[in-house]
Amino acid sequence: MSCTPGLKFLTGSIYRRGARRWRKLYRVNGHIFQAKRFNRRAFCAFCQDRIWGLGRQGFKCIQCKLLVHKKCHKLVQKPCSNEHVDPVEVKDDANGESTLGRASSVRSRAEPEPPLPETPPAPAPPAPVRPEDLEPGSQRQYSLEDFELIRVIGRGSYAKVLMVELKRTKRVYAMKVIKKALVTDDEDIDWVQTEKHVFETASNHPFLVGLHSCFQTPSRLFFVIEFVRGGDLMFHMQRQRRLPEEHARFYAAEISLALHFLHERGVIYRDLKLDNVLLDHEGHIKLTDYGMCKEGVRPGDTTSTFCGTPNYIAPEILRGEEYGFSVDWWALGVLTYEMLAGRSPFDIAQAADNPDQNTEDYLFQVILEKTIRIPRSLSVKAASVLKGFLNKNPVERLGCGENGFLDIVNHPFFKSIEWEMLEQKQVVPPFKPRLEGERDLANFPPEFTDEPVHLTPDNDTVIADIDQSEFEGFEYVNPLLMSLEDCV
Ligand code: ISQ
Repeated sequence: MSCTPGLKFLTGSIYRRGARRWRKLYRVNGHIFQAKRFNRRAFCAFCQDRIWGLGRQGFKCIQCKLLVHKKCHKLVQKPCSNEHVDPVEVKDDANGESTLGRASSVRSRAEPEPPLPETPPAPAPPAPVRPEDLEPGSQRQYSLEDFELIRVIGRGSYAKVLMVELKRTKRVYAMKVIKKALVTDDEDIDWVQTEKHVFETASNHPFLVGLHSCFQTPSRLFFVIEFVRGGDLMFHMQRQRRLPEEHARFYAAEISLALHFLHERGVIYRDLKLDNVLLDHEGHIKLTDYGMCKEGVRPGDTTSTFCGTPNYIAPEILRGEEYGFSVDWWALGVLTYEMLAGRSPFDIAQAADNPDQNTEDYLFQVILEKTIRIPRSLSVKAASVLKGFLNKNPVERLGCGENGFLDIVNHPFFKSIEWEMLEQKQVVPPFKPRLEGERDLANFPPEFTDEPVHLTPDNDTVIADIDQSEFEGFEYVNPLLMSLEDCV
C-alpha cells in the first residue's frame, strides 16, 4: 500500500499531479476527434473492426461520440451529426503525468496530424451509469451489494483500501475505492486506466497482486483485488529494524523477478517502496499499486515524467533526463539498503532540526551528489550489490547493462538463489507472518483497521459534476478468478 505512514523512512507524498496537458483534437468532416483509450469492447465505425491494444488506440468524436481507429479517422465520410458551433479553448499541457515543475518532461506523442489550436470540448451531460448503456458483453457483473465491507486496511491520497467479503463465496478480497470526483484531470484518468491495464497483466504472476474485478457506482470506482494477508514490508521493517542478509536476499530476489516480468511486458513500475511490497500468508512477496506505472515501453525506449516517491527517485529522473527500466533497479537498491541497514541510504534524520536541510530539495541534492556509505557490518557481496544498484549512472547500474537482468541473476549476492524454483514459489520464505485465521488483520496498522468501515452516502451535487463518459467500460471481471470461484 502506498498509504502506510512511515516512521523511520522518508516515504512522503507521491507526485501524481502537475501542469495540465494540452489536449490534441483532430477535425474531420465536422467531427472533432480526440485520442482515447478503449478498455471495453469498441468497434470502428469506419472499418467495423475491433478497436483494441494498449495506449490511445482510437479516436472518439467529442460531439457525436463516433468511435473510429486512429488510422481510419481521416477516412470518415459520414459528417458529424452534432456539430458544435461556439469554439471554447481547451486547456492542457504537453506533459504526460505528474511533475514537480523542475523537469521539462514534454512527451512527444506519435499522433497523425497537427492539433487544432482551439476547439470545443463538448460538455458531457452528467448521466448515471446504467448497465443497459454499456456495450453488449461488457455488462457489469459485480456491484457493491455483492460485497460485505469488513475493515479499512489502508488509505492514500486517492484511494481507500478495504478488506471485503464476496457474499456469494465468502471469499475475502481487498477493495480499492476511488472517488470519481478526485479523478478529474486527464492525467488522473490515465492513472486509473494504467492501473487497470497493469492489473490485467499482473494477474499472471505469482509476485504481483492480481485483479478480481472492477465496477463502479455514480460516485466511485472499485478495484476488487486479491487479498494479501501478511501486511507490507514497511509494517514489518518498523518492527524488526533491520533484516538478516538471508531475508533481504530472498525479498530482493522475488522483487527482481516481479520487476523483470513487468519490464519484459513493457511496463516500468516506478513506485517500488517498502509500503508497496506485501507479504502473503506464507511470506512470499507481492507488489501492489500500479497507478504510477508507465506502459508500452520497448527495450531502449525512454520517458521523462518526474514521478515517484522522493526517497526512491533515481538520479536520472531528478536530473530531468530521459529514463527507462533503470529507475526500478535504482529503487530496488534503495529498498534493499533499507532492509539491510535499517535506514535509508539518504537518511537525513539528523538534519531534521535544520529547516534548510529538511526539505525535498535537500533530499534530492543528497540523492544526486552524496556518496552512499555502506554500513561496515554488511558482507562484501551485500555491499557490492548495493553499490551496483545504487550507481548514479544508469548506464553502469546493475541490471541496466547489455546483459540486463542476467547480471542480477549472476551477481554473487544472489549466488544461493535458485531462480527457477523461486519463481515457482518452491523456495520456503525466511519469515512467515503470524496469522490466526484467514481474516486476521494483525499485520495491518491499527490506525487503519480501527477506522469505521463505511462509504459516505453519495452527494447529488458532486455526482452532477462528474463526466460519467470518462469511466465507460471500467467494469471488468477476471475470467481466471471467476473460474476459480466456480470451484468453491
Ligand atoms: C491486497 N491485500 C492487502 C492489502 C492491499 C493493499 C493494496 C492493494 C492490494 C492489497
